[in-house]
Amino acid sequence: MSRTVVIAAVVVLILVIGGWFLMRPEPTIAPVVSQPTQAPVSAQSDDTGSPSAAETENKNLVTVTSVGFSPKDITISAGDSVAWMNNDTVDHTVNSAVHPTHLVYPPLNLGEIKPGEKKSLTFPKAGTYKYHDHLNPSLFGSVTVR
Ligand SMILES: [Cu+2]
Repeated sequence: MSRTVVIAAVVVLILVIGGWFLMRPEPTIAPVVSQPTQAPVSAQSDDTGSPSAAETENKNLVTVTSVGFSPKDITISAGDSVAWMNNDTVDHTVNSAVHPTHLVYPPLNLGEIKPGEKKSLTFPKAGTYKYHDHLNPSLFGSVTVR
């Protein structure tokens, strides 16, 4: 009789411990799995720009296609920004002169602009800033700031 009770107690104990081991890992794994779903949120065109900043950006719009930048040369006022829009089906870049070092005006190294993408830069100081498409160095342009 007592032997049966001991065996029953051992079986219950195994079930309880086994059940505890089965249940325990779940809460520790679950949060790790659920985290990556939040990661790929890219804040792209949610610029904090005021309406006036957006207006100047659209006013000073340079498009780039396979034949080059348009307008090739643009004149703006100090403090205004220029936006470059890629209207091609392949990547283009905006990089400061001089190819290939791009050291004349480093802020102008906007890098790759994907098809349909737009990148902009504000020019605080007067001057003439030359740039080119590093992937197609024969395509170039300039920004003149008065
Ligand atoms: Cu270059």
